[in-house]
Amino acid sequence: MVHPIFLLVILLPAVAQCSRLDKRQTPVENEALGTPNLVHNGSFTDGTPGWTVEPPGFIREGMLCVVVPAGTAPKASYIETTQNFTQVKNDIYYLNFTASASHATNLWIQTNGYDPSAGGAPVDPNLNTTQVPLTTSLQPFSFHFSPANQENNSTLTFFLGGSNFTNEICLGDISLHRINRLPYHQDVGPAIKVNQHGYLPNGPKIATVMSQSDSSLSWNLLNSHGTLVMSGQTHPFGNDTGSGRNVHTIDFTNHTKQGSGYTLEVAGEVSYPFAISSTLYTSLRQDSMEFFYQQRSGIAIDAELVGYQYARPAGHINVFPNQGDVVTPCQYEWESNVTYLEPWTCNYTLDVSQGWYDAGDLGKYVVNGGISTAQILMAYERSLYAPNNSSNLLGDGFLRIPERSNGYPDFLDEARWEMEFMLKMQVPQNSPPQLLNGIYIDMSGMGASPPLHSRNTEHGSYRSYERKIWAKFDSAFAQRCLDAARVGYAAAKANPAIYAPGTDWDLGGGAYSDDDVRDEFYWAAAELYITTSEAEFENDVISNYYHTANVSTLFPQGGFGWSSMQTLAQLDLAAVPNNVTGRDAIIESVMAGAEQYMAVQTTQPTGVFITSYPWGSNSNQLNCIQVVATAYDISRNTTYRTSALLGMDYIFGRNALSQSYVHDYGTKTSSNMHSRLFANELSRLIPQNPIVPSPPKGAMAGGANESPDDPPANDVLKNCVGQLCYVDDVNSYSTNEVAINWGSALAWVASWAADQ
Ligand SMILES: *[C@@H]1O[C@H](CO)[C@@H](O)[C@H](O)[C@H]1NC(C)=O
Ligand SMILES: *[C@@H]1O[C@H](CO)[C@@H](O)[C@H](O)[C@H]1NC(C)=O
Ligand SMILES: *[C@@H]1O[C@H](CO)[C@@H](O)[C@H](O)[C@H]1NC(C)=O
Ligand SMILES: *[C@@H]1O[C@H](CO)[C@@H](O)[C@H](O)[C@H]1NC(C)=O
Ligand SMILES: *[C@@H]1O[C@H](CO)[C@@H](O)[C@H](O)[C@H]1NC(C)=O
Ligand SMILES: *[C@@H]1O[C@H](CO)[C@@H](O)[C@H](O)[C@H]1NC(C)=O
Ligand SMILES: *[C@@H]1O[C@H](CO)[C@@H](O)[C@H](O)[C@H]1NC(C)=O
Ligand SMILES: *[C@@H]1O[C@H](CO)[C@@H](O)[C@H](O)[C@H]1NC(C)=O
Ligand SMILES: *[C@@H]1O[C@H](CO)[C@@H](O)[C@H](O)[C@H]1NC(C)=O
Ligand SMILES: *[C@@H]1O[C@H](CO)[C@@H](O)[C@H](O)[C@H]1NC(C)=O
Ligand SMILES: *[C@@H]1O[C@H](CO)[C@@H](O)[C@H](O)[C@H]1NC(C)=O
Ligand SMILES: CC(=O)N[C@H]1CO[C@H](CO)[C@@H](O)[C@@H]1O
Ligand SMILES: [Ca+2]
Repeated sequence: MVHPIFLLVILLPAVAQCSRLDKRQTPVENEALGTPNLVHNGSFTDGTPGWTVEPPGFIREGMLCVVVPAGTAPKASYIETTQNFTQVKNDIYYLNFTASASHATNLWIQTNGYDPSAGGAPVDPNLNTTQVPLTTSLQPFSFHFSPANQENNSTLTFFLGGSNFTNEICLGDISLHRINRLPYHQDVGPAIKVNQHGYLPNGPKIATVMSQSDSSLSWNLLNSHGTLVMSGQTHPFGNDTGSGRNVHTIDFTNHTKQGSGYTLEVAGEVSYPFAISSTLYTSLRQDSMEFFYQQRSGIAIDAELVGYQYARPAGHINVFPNQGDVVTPCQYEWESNVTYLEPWTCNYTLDVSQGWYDAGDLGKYVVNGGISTAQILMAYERSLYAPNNSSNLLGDGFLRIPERSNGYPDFLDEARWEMEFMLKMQVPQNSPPQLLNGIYIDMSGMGASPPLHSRNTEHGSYRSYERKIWAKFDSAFAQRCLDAARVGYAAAKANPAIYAPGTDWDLGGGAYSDDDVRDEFYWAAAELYITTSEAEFENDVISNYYHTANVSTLFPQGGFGWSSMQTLAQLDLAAVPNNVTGRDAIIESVMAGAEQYMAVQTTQPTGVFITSYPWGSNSNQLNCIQVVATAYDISRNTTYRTSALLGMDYIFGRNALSQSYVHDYGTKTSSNMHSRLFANELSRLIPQNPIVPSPPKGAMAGGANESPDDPPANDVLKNCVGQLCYVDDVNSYSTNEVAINWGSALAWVASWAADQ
């Protein structure tokens, strides 16, 4: 058990030309008020049009008053709107009114009333103001809330009953506003787009300029003292299909002197500052990994490691108010009928504590956990085999995590937190046959146990696993992983056609559906072969559909993801020492995959390898970088290194929005990511929310999404183009969420870049 193999599994002379740089519009602060009042006639100046009042009330001094008889049931007396308003799920609303009661009592407010079939539970639980304490003196009240449901015909109801006294309750000045994001001007930053974090002295240095001019413009490079250190002419590029804007590029690669606070200047417009530094990505390697500690479930997050603002008690360990993951049943058959459109359940409970929260919500998934863990393990394993790596850096004590002095490399410790969870998700050996599609099937050993309540996971199909880099450090754990991988692999081969569902309906969380598991088998066989050198796994690699697939199938346009694991399989077979038959062809395939991405990059003036911007597009870009960077590791041909480094610039601000998507890495950096853990912006917008911190340094936003769909995006990103489809708003989950599989792409790439 000795092989330490691892793991799973831009000064214009002519003033006239100045006007030709794209102008930056000053962003307008969002105003809390200004959307139309959604409640009509809430001042009762002309009676009660637009309201239903039970029992009927009367107007006194601009207030609507209702005499509620003693003993009236809580919901039997109410004041309710008759005109509807559109309630936008997850958006932010402000409700104001004034009220008094002849006897102190509590008022209860709802949107859309209550649901008698659910025991009188509120239809929308998020306006839960059971505690509006009315007194005999008239008081103003102000509430902020976010509806849990989308509803185009919402009502607003004040329930008045529930007092033991005959009570005269008066309400007035009722107003309801949805947060106003208009007028809004997107802040695209200076016309000169740079990598705001910086450039490597011995790397490429290219900037992008947005200008309507078709002829070259003069540029100056200034150091931090404002001294001119280099100048040149821009290269007109033409239309950037990524933004629909006319652009130029600036190449200042030849300036290699290290320093901070450099700026580029064109026509009097100045870029954000940037550094030229050989240690540029050193801290990112650490920060991008420590993000995972912050995503951990089932462990207290230690203030001494992360700072008091990030400390929190252990999540999901059956301690109130958390939901527990320690004794977790499978979902009920009726739930399965709704989620999977087929009956399925099981008779056992599992301890599925630990693991990382998947994204901004608090779900945990095996599918996404698999690719995330794999990229972290690959970053570590790279330090064992890649030339010019800093393996000595990736050891124990490298990260600020609880296991920083346990003798094991910290990258492995962090990955293990998720692997322990994934191992627990495996269907127990010798489990009774499980009901699926009306028949009983022995699913013992299958790679991922089906869904935890509102934490859906891969439904059965095998997701490949961990090899045993642990062998050197913890041979028992390595053996446990390998045993689990063998069992899971065998079980998956026995039941190859049990797939994850296409939807998880409204049980919470996202679905990870995938009904092509050939890539998972290819990846699993590859990892097991690299680990064991056993013929069965080599045969399975060689006979797999993907093994001889063409380059664009192995390396999908726009980058790989959790549903295209064939790419990771080939990266490992090419980069990690092994004797698989035909390995040279695999290496050629990886080089061709890299060339394919580089061909796209040459058509793009911002260094991107992608031409479309799906949900989480930053991870697509980073995953392409991983392929190109691996091609460099394998070949040591600097063409690939240059390309991979150019790819980094997009993430750190060389894009249409001058947006650095990595928190605290640059000047205009993403700061209001969608995450329950880091929703500091929400704490500010909704004062009664608990105070939570901003995202930690190194957390990355999903990025531009050309089909954005969330409340802020729907307000401010209408008809946006490509790279411009992003808003740094806490509620923009479709452009601004954090996720472990995006973080792992950043971590791998940061670790590679730190070695350059
Ligand atoms: C409620 O909203 C719908 C959709 O906008 C509209 O068609 C309908 O007339 C409205 N009903 C009332 C009672 O205002
Ligand atoms: C609602 O009340 C808050 C707090 O008193 C106040 O700041 C805000 O301007 C009020 N909004 C309206 C529409 O009256
Ligand atoms: C509403 O708030 C009360 C008191 O805080 C709480 O007991 C109740 O569970 C809440 N209801 C919902 C539906 O959130
Ligand atoms: C909207 O709600 C009102 C009041 O409940 C109801 O009368 C009306 O039918 C609803 N309209 C639609 C389009 O659902
Ligand atoms: C109303 O009276 C009943 C019976 O005396 C008592 O149990 C209950 O607590 C009272 N409710 C309120 C809200 O005071
Ligand atoms: C630039 O490219 C975009 C996207 O392909 C296209 O929609 C737009 O019309 C082009 N603009 C110009 C000026 O050619
Ligand atoms: C960089 O310097 C080299 C050597 O002086 C020169 O050949 C090359 O054209 C320069 N490149 C740029 C982009 O200015
Ligand atoms: C689930 O659906 C099946 C039919 O597909 C049905 O026989 C079964 O009774 C349903 N189970 C429950 C609990 O509703
Ligand atoms: C669970 O156990 C009960 C009692 O042993 C059995 O009747 C039932 O069929 C089992 N259900 C499943 C899904 O295995
Ligand atoms: C590959 O084969 C060579 C020659 O037999 C052997 O020395 C080497 O250890 C093998 N490598 C691996 C990773 O098994
Ligand atoms: C490096 O790779 C590029 C792109 O494939 C190729 O054109 C060039 O010839 C290679 N250089 C060497 C030294 O192999
Ligand atoms: C009588 C009265 O004030 N009616 C108003 C109620 O609210 C609607 C919508 O704001 C107005 O159009 C009515 O004039
Ligand atoms: Ca350690």
